[in-house]
Amino acid sequence: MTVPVGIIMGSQSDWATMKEAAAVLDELGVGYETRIVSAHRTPDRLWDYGRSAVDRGLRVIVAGAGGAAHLPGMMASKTRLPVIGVPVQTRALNGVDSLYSIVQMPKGYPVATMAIGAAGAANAGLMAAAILALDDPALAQRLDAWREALSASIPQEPVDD
Ligand code: RP5
Repeated sequence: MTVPVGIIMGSQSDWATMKEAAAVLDELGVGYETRIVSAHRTPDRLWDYGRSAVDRGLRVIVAGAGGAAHLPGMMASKTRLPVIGVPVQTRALNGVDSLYSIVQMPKGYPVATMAIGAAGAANAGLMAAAILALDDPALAQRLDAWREALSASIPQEPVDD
């Protein structure tokens, strides 16, 4: 089945973070696939995924990795599809290592880099949906409604915890 979004991650251990992207896409009714694709442990898989992404009908790739997080950038080198990078929080360096590994791409191969961790993964899902909504009016309506519901859920005043 053709789905528009590929959610890829460097390791099973990234799924706890990357499932936030999947959850948002579920809420918005956007189809996706999930794959473990490691730049270091499965480089051939990365190459095959990037080479076939356009032909398989993918339109946006959300890529999360931690530490020496080369997956999003290498995927951006391999496909012209928009790649949204999610720096996974690490124990050793708190995810700053992941962020720096993803964000500082050389001219020519951009990665749209999100915040570190779960918020970044959720925002990656929203960013993917926003890209797809450009030519999908029904999705645009669902995204508008999602954003309005979030705004409406924010209280006017704080309360004691
Ligand atoms: C990266 O190394 C992965 O993206 C993951 O965030 C990190 C640690 O991987 P595991 O050792 O938990 O498999 O490639």
